Formats: sequence, structure tokens, C-alpha cells
Amino acid sequence: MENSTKDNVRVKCLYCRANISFYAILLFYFFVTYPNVGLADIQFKEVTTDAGIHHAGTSFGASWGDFNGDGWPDLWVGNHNSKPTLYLNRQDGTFEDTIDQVWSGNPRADTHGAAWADFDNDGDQDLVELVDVSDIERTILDGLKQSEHCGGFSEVAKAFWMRREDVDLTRIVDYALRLNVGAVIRRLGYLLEMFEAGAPHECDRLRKRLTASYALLDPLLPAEGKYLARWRLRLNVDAEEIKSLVSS
Ligand SMILES: [Ca+2]
Ligand SMILES: [Ca+2]
Repeated sequence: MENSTKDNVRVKCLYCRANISFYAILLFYFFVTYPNVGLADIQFKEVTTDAGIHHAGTSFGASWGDFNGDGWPDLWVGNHNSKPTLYLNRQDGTFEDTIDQVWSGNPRADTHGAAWADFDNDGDQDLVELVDVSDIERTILDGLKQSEHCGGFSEVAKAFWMRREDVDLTRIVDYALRLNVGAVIRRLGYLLEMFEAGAPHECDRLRKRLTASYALLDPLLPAEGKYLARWRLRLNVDAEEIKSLVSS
């Protein structure tokens, strides 16, 4: 009985070896007869310039999405530390850079990855671009200085409100005084008081730097609205409008 079992095992092993040998010979014959089988019949052609892709430089991310909802994929390229590009698909194998028509953010942003998705669930695709931020205080001051890169004063106010518990008031006032840009000092003081976020001492430090001239609260909007002597600002954005915006 025991010998019979050993014989069975031996027979099965021989059968396995025979099978393996058979398939090895079959594969060898197959590849000798058809040497190109297994290599995909796909080739590539350099069409970057012809397609209208012109930017050369570092980028940490590129993402396909249908920006205009025409069913053709468009391409967002973050272009690290330089202005991004949004290549609109012309549906003929070429693309058009439309970034200046649709975007006015910080052209020196430390951009990384990006992704398209319908974040607000309204049926069209939206884009999220991840940006490295050194610290929140500098970022807010950058926004107050160059509001055109972040959508205007209201957007900066919104960002401040969302991160108000993370903002170090002494540090942001220190930064503002060191930066020494009159419009920034005025807008920061107004922002702190509007949200009742600033300690009186910090606002006093800012007010001591004020000069007689006036600045616009939002440099992107027309020069209109009442003058606020306390911060030497012309209020071309309504404070209540901003408050309702940030609380929505
Ligand atoms: Ca498209
Ligand atoms: Ca959407």
C-alpha cells in the first residue's frame, strides 16, 4: 500500500514535469514562429508644440478635467511657483491656454497636486489645487497686499474668518509693521476690528503707522463708498455684506 502511494506521487510528479516541459516547448515554438507577439503595436509621436502646449518649467501636478462641460478633456497644469495653465481642448487635437480668462490667483503660489471633481454637486466639474502655505499670517497679509491674486478683500476676510482661531494677532501685526505697506496696515486694522478679533493694543500699534492719505478697502472694486477716517480707508465693500458672506 505504501509503495503504491509512493508510485502515485512519483507518477504525478513525472506528469507535472511532462506538462511543464510540454508548455515550455509550446511557448518556445510560439515565440520563434511569432517573434513580435506580445509587443503592443503602439507608437508615439511628439506633438507637444503642434498641440499648443507651450509652457516649459517645473510642475508638480497636471490634471485632466472637463472645464467647459463639452465632453472633451481639458488640462490643468499647476506650474509650481509660476502661473498655472488651463489648456482648453479645441476638439481637434490642439489646446488653447485660457488661464487669463478664468483665473486671477497668486502666480507665485507653491502649487502641488490638483484634482477635478464636482465638489458642490451642481453637475459641473470643479478644481482643487493644493498650495503649500508657509504660515497663515503671511498668507493673509499677502492677500491684503495683492488682493487681485486671491479674489479681492472679501475672499481674504473669508479666509481670515475661517482660520481666525489659528491666527497669532501679535505676529500678524508684527509682520504688517515690518512690511510697512500703508494699505496693508489699514486693511488689517479694519479686518481685525470688523470681526472684533483684534486686541485693542494690536490695533493701536497699527493706527500709529497711519498717514493722512486714504486707500481703497478692496483695490479690485471701483473707488466709491464712504471714507472711514479711523483707518484712512475708503469703504468700497459693505461690512455687512462681508459678514454675511463669511457666515454663509
Ligand atoms: Ca472640455
Ligand atoms: Ca461643481
